[in-house]
Amino acid sequence: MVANKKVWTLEEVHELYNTPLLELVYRAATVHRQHHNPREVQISTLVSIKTGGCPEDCAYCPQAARYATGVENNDLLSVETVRSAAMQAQAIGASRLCMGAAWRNVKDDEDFDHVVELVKTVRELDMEVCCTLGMLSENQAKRLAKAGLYAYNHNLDTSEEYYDDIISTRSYDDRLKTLSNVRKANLTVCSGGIIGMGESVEDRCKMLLTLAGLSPQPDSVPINALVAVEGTPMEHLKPIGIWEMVRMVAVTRIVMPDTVVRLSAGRTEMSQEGQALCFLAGAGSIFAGDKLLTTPNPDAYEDMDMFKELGLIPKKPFTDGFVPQIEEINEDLSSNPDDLRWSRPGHTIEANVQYTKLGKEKRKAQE
Ligand code: SAM
Ligand code: DTB
Ligand code: SF4
Repeated sequence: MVANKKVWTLEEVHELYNTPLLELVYRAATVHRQHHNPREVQISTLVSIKTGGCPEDCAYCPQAARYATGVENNDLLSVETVRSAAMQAQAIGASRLCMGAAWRNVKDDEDFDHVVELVKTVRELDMEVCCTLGMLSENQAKRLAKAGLYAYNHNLDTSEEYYDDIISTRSYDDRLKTLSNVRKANLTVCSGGIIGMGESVEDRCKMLLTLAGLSPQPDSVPINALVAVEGTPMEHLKPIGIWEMVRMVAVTRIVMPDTVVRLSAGRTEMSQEGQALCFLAGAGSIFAGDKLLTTPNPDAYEDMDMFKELGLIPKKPFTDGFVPQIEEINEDLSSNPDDLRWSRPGHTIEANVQYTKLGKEKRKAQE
């Protein structure tokens, strides 16, 4: 776990973000070398264990049922399918498998029992296991921990202020509560965000300030560039430029020195030279494999060539000291009903309402 060192102010983070680019990269690279082995890059592979049909209205997400994005809905994957996905991931150097479900929150039901089995299955392959399943109670986090989970991913996505323009079906506080539940179960915390959703630089800095202010700071912070998917309210947004990604990675590196910064969604739009700058500026992890959850990712063999060219090596699993074990459960870990009461702000986000209507019309036309 990462102890907080310095309390950053918004002005300081802003100033960092606006530092002349090469100076910023130099400072970030210096911090990176002080806290990490710069040649090692941790590789995670994503597998969507339950795809599409999500009730939430996240404006960026191709898996929200209300938008017509063409994503095919799938029920939970079998143990066999996930085991073979994990073994394929190991073959491309991945030390971690991250299983994602298009859920608002976890329920204490047979689907969750199945996810617990999936976690054990992947842990038995000596991989770090991560889950991203939506909002989670403390006891659910404990069950996952006892199944051998390594990390739980739950992103803040953006600043608290801009969040209200993106999602109306879950609150920022619920997100923070989930992160706190994950910590209470002694799991590592993975939480980051997305840039390129129309947010201001101030929103980016505020999000980083919130993440850096968590105590302890997150163990990993994914920085995603928006993948603008047709049918979502964000379909027309232009891809962010590489310099913005480099700045974001560098500032994340500096304000959370021990955290692993993950260069996440959006790599298909980036050149290898651009990605190299991100590694120099402190990115210590990527998602590899031909697919993220539902959208494309660079070819795994091209990534291997890039690693070779840049002198990077895939990090081995469990080298940060935390080795979760599969443990028997001897206590009642059903959730306290209060812990399953998540809020639903329900304010109106015009673009989301408009694309929900469009989605309905498109689906009707296809019937
Ligand atoms: N349903 C769960 C949840 O929302 O926490 C887990 C899956 S959700 C797809 C995980 C994260 O993926 C989101 O929080 C968001 O940061 C990221 N994501 C989803 N769609 C994206 C997109 N189009 N571009 C970039 N990142 C995206
Ligand atoms: C994260 O921060 N990014 C990943 C992972 N955590 C779950 C997801 C990216 C999803 C991109 C859109 C898609 O493929 O559906
Ligand atoms: Fe659902 Fe997660 Fe997508 Fe939001 S980001 S719509 S909660 S799958």
